Amino acid sequence: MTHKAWWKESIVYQIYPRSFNDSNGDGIGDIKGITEKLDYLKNLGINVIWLSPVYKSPNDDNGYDIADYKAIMDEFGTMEDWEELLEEMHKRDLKLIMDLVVNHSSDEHEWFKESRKSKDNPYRDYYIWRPGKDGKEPNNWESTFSGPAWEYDENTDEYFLHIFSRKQPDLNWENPKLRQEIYDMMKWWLDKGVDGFRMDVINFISKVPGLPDAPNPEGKKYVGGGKYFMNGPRIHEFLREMNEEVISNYDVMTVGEMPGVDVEEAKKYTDPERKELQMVFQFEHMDLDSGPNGKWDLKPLDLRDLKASITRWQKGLQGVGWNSLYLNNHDQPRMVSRFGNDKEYRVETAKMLGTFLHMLQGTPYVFQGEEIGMTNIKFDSIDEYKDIEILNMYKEKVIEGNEDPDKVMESIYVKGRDNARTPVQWDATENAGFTTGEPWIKVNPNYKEVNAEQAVNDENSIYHYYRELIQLRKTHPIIVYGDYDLILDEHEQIYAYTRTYEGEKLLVLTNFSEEEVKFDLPSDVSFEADELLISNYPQNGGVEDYNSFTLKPYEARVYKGK
Ligand code: TEU
Ligand code: CA
Repeated sequence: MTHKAWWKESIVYQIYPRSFNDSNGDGIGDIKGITEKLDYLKNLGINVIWLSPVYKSPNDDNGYDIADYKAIMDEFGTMEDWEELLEEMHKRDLKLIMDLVVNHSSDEHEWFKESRKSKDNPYRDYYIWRPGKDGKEPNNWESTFSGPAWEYDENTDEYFLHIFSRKQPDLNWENPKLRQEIYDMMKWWLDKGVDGFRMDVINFISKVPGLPDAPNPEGKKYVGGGKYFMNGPRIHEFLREMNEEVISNYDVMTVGEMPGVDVEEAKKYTDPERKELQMVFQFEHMDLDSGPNGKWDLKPLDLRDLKASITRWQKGLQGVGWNSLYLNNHDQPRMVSRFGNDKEYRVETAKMLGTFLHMLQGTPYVFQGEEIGMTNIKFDSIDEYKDIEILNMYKEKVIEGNEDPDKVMESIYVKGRDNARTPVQWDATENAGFTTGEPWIKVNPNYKEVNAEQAVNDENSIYHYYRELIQLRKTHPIIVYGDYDLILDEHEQIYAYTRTYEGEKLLVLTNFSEEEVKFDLPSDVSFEADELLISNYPQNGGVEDYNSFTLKPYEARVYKGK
């Protein structure tokens, strides 16, 4: 039996502050800019905001490289601005969860500046230092952002580990003093009133001792070392310790971002009995449109793979842990462009995908701009891109390697993280109302049609549809707590499932294609509809034909019944 909890009944909105709203015309989104938009967010119906990092940072990775965990980034404002934001949020009954980035810090953090000074510096063991091997890196691991995962430091003639950029050295969680510093910092924020944390790559913090070379059958220069740091040997111990020392003393939300987590491992992370975390962000459904060579290796999505994956997670965590539900965030392409047709059927696609996601069991996350159907971007030149992952990859493949630039640009158009990072489109004025200055990254040229002002004023917009979805979740416990069952497992265009709870049933039908598709309720599914809860096409009100009809392109319908 699933226990009730406020964080299970919540709808989270993610803000990537740099791109959200600029209040002072310097072209960079900021904290005051967020405070200005709280009524817009409240009106959408969400009740929790996850704020991507706003801490002091040299911005090698847009704030995911933190130089001071207890200070606000100058470009985003001051601690007073942040306190005002929290106060204004709490006034409106909105909760704030902060991004906790503690697998690594910035190389400009005081701890690292000390650490690199000498081998016997008290901060040396806050990071992971190793001597080289035969004049080369200590092992063959590749950085997520291209090149080796090690950087040589002349000063002490050793290398430090960085799974991400060389300006993001990994913290050494084997060191109890480091762990205590992190817990103290977490308490400091919780005592300021924050309502929880989204924990960046938190399943990377325990590395396999010895840091062995990764298998390298193709003899590449560097290879992913994930199997030696994802879900490592002491991860559950560290999370339990963090829970005992910090989290258990507050009524807060926790979600761990976990590349490489599977359902079995996720049960361990999220089973409340084990006292670790409440939710994880898993990546399985984000990897289904990639080939064997990783995210840039493009592959069309087979809907049956999505069904198999989502169903495994829905059934796997049901009654044990809790799912987090997302189709996009600041690292992923825009969902309408990725899973649908962002031109002729942009509005239909966005509503269909929203329906699909919001009717699942778990806590849904809405990424800024999703609620108005923002789309991917295609910049003409690589110079217009800002993301370190894109830029490093392009350099490695095109400038240093021999790959075809057009092919690489195509993969950036489809998968690049900057797709999610163009400024939020507020209105049809210059720069989409995001800034009165020069935006740090170009605005998507479709802002004249796609913007929040248009959406708020149009009762048939994606925004108003999302409001309805959110309202339904708040008024129908079955949407939060009902059991999930997949139907039509092998259908290549329709994703259909039921939810069951206390004698009620929901039938959720979504057409993931731009064709008209015949739907027939399978004979082994017992369902009798009383009410059409929501649909992205006008329906004639009645429920007579709920068991056999044609679904229009990207159509979604949700029936309630028995
Ligand atoms: O991301 C972790 C991660 O492994 C990926 O999602 C990664 O960013 C990427 O998309 C690989 O293709 C988290 C943050 O969400 C991301 O923004 C940071 O860059 C990263 O950690 C490092 O802090
Ligand atoms: Ca600004």
